[in-house]
Amino acid sequence: MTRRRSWMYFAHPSSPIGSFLSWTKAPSAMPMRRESPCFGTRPPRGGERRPMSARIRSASCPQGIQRSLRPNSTPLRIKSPRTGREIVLMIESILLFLALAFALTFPLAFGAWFWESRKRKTHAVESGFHEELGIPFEQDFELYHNAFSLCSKKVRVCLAELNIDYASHPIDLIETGSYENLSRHFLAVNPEGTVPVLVHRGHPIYESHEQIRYAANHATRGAEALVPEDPSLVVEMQLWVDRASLTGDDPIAGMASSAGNCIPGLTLPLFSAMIRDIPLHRILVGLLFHRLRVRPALFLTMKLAGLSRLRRLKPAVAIVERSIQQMNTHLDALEAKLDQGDGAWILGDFFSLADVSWVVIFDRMREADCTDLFLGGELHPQVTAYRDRLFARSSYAKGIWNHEHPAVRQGTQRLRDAKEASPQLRALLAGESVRPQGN
Ligand SMILES: N[C@@H](CCC(=O)N[C@@H](CS)C(=O)NCC(=O)O)C(=O)O
Repeated sequence: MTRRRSWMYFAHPSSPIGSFLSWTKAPSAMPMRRESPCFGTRPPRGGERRPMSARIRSASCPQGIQRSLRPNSTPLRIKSPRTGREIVLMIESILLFLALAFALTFPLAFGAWFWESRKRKTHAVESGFHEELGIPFEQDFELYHNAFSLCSKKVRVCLAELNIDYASHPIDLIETGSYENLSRHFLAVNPEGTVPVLVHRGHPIYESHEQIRYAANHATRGAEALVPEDPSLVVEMQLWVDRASLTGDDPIAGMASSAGNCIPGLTLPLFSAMIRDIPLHRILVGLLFHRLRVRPALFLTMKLAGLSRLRRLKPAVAIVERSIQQMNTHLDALEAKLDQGDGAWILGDFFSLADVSWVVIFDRMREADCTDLFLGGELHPQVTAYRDRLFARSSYAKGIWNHEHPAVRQGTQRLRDAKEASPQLRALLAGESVRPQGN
């Protein structure tokens, strides 16, 4: 009895739900029906009924409708363009309907995200060879990689140098179109969600500097192919491999230790030019599922700001400037090393994994249209000649040119055009200290 009373109170025409029920012709609290003259004008049960889906009620009984509303509710009167009849929309009811829809949508969306994120679990992985993990394979060597990714290029150049055949599995990153690296099928290969992943007879090797070492040690041409026999040279080689590596979850924090860590900062303007073509909802996938949400957040910021406003984003400007500065320090060291040496490569006459690691740094400078800041003319002449020798090797064509992605080519061109159009952007990308300006 008590329950019925409280339901009846809930359904009173003066309450939002009551007005909604009376508007949709759903059975309302009986005593109230009799009190409302409007209900008296309704056709009896079983008589003619207007479709509920219309969610409208014609103004055939405006007075009655007024009475069935709460005193302070606001009917919205619209004239139907087709029939010329007046339509009365009860705003309260619409708001209530929207509130109910929202209240249902939110938990549903959250539930769907929760369900999916359990299927797309991400976590950091330990670098190196993982014998305990098994991935379906068809060829001895398989490579999951991306055309644009710095580390993927390094492994492709290495495999080309070693003449290792491999099954190629291209994986999209957001820069080249979508977060395929966060798809269920790729996370089964690498739960960290990063490329490249080299797979040897079904066992993954994580981290590109480990992958090139592993490939060199397992090449049929033998370990001497890209790794010297002399242990002191191996130490020397490793030092230069590390100095070109992209490491850690926050490479920007480690720019002082490696030229590879300066690459994300130097690439910011190119990222900004490329992300323009990527639909927003694809970036949102990253915000929902990426292990390091700061990465998609950065892409989102660049997407919203656009290349033309990049120079006004103070943190981005600071990162670009610091990357240029730190890259110069690393190139100074490489210049000195090549100057002291008596061969074409970092270890003299021996072409090693160190050289494989540096070729991709120079290639990214080309893509990001910033080579002029570091090489050519008076700038690092030894390194410039070294870069030319690296680019002349067939492994460069095989591992990099043959995989060129149209989005990158377009991004580079767009970046060039933007620099031509904006002296401020040009100055920023030339490493000149440009303070964000008002216009
Ligand atoms: N230290 C790792 C870096 C892996 C890495 O961060 N890869 C980038 C491409 S170079 C990536 O997959 N990024 C995708 C993302 O973070 O969404 C390695 O050397 O393999």
